[in-house]
Amino acid sequence: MRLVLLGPPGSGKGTQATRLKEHLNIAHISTGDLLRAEVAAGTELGKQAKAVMDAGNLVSDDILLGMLESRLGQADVANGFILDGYPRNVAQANALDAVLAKIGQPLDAVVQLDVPSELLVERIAGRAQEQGRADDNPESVRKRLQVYTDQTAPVVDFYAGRGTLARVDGVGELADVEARIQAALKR
Ligand code: B4P
Repeated sequence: MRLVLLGPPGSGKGTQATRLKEHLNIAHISTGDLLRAEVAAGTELGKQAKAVMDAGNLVSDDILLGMLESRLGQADVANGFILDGYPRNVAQANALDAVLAKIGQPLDAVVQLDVPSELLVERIAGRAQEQGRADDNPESVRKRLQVYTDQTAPVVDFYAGRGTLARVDGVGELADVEARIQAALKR
């Protein structure tokens, strides 16, 4: 199974991908986690990415594509993968098509998690208290939601236009949301 999970910041992409990874026995590729690992390791890429992420903006498409290609080349991806956080704009969606065509592994499904914006803000505020992530401050969250509307929402239309998109209600208990995703994947 090769799956893209789409949704605004705080919609539960990372949360659900972690659960699905266990149940589907496939790799979880979170571009946010890959970037945060670079930041934590203090690499040159991490230094460049940190300021951009903290401000709530998107890191450059070139950096992301390089990271993604290298991750897709790892052995655990052979069984399938969940992409969480990529693509985030239409250029990245086209780049993903090209990379997957090159390795002969086209997508099976794209799932969009729908959550109202008031709830997104509430969830991220909760995570800010628990984890203190640098980009979970109110100003950055406002920016991330704007970036989502301007740049990532068109990716939803991109996949909807191809008939590969399933929309899932992302509100409720974690297990209930996961069951809805699993049901959508069977359709
Ligand atoms: P991400 O790491 O992808 O961060 P995110 O959008 O906030 O989603 P995340 O997966 O972490 O949160 P989730 O919804 O699971 O990106 C961070 C930054 O990295 C971006 O702003 C950008 O700068 C950069 N970046 C990443 N990918 C990029 C790309 N492709 N191109 C360019 N730049 C890129 O969960 C949020 C909270 O909600 C959690 O606290 C969780 O516990 C809670 N929650 C989840 N489901 C819930 C539920 N059903 N009920 C109640 N709470 C729930």
